[in-house]
Amino acid sequence: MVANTSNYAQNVDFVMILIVSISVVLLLGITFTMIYFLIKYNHKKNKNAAQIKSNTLLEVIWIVVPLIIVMVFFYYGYVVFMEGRNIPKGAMEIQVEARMWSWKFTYPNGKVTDTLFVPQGKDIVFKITSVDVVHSFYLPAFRVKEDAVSYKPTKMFIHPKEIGSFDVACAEYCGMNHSLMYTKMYVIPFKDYEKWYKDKLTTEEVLKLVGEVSPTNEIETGKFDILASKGCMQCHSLNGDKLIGPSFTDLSQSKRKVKIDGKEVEVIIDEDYISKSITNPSAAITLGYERVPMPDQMGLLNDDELKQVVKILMNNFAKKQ
Ligand SMILES: [Cu+2]
Repeated sequence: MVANTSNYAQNVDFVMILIVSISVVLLLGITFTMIYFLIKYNHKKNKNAAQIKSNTLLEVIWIVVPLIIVMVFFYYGYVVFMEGRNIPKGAMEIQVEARMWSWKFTYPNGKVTDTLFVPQGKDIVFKITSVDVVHSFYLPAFRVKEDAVSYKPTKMFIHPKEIGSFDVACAEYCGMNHSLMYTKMYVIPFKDYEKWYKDKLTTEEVLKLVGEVSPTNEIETGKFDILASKGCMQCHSLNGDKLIGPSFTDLSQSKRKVKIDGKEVEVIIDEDYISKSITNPSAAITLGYERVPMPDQMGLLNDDELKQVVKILMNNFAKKQ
């Protein structure tokens, strides 16, 4: 199906269909000719092979025709490729930062999100970097992707036509949770985008406008931004999925079996336990998990941020009674 998300996507699909169609015609033509010749010139009917020395007309045809076909492929491929490379002046610049295994988007006014919002009908250029290994910023519906490397920012351009929500994926294998490195890009009307950009519309209100009644993931409301920006969600899911560390779902007030100094103990997850688990992650290890260093040991959270994270985990992830 041809993508309607941008002119570029339509053109990529056109080139794709053109190349595949010509290839299919050639494949069928060659296959049927081969079968026909096998039957027509089989050994039983033709005991003596004819010796043909040369045929100038045939030779010219089999050189010129493939050359024309290849030049057609090249022409359309080049034109469409360049269309994606020529970034118009005045395009709005959004910084894209990849890390294992999440995305961070910074807008010109300093606003930061983990879900991408872009205005419909505007030129947008992404400036893409990575804080760790090589990732690749991929918008499948727009037929574009670009590597995210730490030492050299790369650029990618889109001009979205259609309002809606689209997948953002990582297209470069980047470690254990590569397959979970997804987020969403929402294309919203320019006037709503402006309001959202100036904090006059909340993320939830904007999502309703694009027909997303509730965000697919709580993080997209911005409520848990700190968990994403501090990297907690690289290892702890919000939906019960088992990642490197235990999920935050049903965390607070739950009874858990943990290992403390090699001994199995049952604990109730309270404020104090969460706080200690962040500052000293190795003190108690939930059964079924490995001892893995957490980012906080590298001094990622200050006292205020620690309190904020503990509060979020206590208030939003209580075990349902
Ligand atoms: Cu990645």
